[in-house]
Amino acid sequence: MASQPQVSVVMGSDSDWPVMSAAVTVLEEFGVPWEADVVSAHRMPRDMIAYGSAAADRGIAVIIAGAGGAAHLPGMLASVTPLPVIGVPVPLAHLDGLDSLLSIVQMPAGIPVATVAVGGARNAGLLAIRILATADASLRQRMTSFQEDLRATAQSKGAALQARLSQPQQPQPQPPQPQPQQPQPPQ
Ligand code: RP5
Repeated sequence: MASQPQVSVVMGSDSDWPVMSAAVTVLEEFGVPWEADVVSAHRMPRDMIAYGSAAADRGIAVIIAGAGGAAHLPGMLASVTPLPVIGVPVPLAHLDGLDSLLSIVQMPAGIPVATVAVGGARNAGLLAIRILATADASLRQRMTSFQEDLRATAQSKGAALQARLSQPQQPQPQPPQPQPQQPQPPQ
């Protein structure tokens, strides 16, 4: 992107991108400059440490880190940066992402990672925007408008449900009932 990225979106592999792209999508919606890259904790540990160590000095304000399985990337980045780190557990083919979730959320005291739901990259992006909005009145106003839109959407869903429930119920076709057995005369 042309302007200085404020949010770094990193992941353990490009196979995480289908999940992690939702964070970038919402950053784009709010006009927040971002960068994205693969920074694997296990396959390129020295590069990962260098990336995390330099992020704050490069002007990054928030790091969103997603990984799957033995997902050590968010926690390791948090250990080498003073920036807020948001962890996204990426679900893989086994264990439904529970392995990723527990690997990211169970951090030791002193090194926080703000962990979102399994696959919750969009919420990670929204949380990053809220963090930036604490020092940006214009961004805060856009977040407030976004929340008002959510409320309006939820209200219209309630109205649609009420409209469906107020329709007269159509009688449902009944399955054929078994006929009572006639008593047989004794043979
Ligand atoms: C993790 O291993 C990555 O974050 C990814 O979720 C998973 C699989 O990576 P690939 O084998 O697809 O490169 O480190």
